Amino acid sequence: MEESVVLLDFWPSSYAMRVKIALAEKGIKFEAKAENLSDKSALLLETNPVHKTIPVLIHSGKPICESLVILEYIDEAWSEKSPLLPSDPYQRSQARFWADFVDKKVYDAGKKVWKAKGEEQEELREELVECLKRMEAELGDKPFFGGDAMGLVDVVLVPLSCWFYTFETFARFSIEAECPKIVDWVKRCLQRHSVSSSLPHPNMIYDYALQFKRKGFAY
Ligand code: GS8
Repeated sequence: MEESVVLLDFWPSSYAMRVKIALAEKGIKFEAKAENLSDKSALLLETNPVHKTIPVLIHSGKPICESLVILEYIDEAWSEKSPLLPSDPYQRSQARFWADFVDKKVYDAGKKVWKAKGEEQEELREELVECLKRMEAELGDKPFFGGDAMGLVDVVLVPLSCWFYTFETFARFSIEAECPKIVDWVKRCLQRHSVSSSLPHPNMIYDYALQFKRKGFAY
């Protein structure tokens, strides 16, 4: 039986973009099914009954939930090509540490900064910049967090870059001025087809964010 790969998707979601990049890096064809998050499909509720969130990857009928878990699954299920995690156990632990930091700290600050106001927004802006500076330090002089090739941390962080214009416009600051090395790294990642084909244009995200805000932050 031919294997099927289905992604329950929501186009502005950076979590879903991570999965698209990983599948593209591995050269895996998949069907993306767009979800309406204000009226979730029976398939989403059935495949992710705990969190009821996208992305869900359904590999030959078997669902995998939570983007970081999905990325590790993809790396193990299609291990022959473009490894996302290094083979050395210590290096693997470090990649997981930074992926977790991106998930908990960077995404969290990003998700809140454009919705907040006044003093709270200023604090979140500082927090986001501080997190990105930490990522710059971790990147060091390497082309990618994974070294010479993209790895788990690159795949986890780069989807947030299509939201940068939205963060900057709503919160009135410049990521390029604060974190130029991160912006250079984003440009390097975008040269890869796996990334450029998986990320929407920043203007589309901005239009989406404006509408989302007008609707009172409801899907
Ligand atoms: C987060 C997914 C998520 O927030 C992961 O997969 O890594 N920890 C999870 N998904 C959102 C869409 S993106 O903002 C979602 O599905 N929200 C629907 C809801 O909360 O009802």
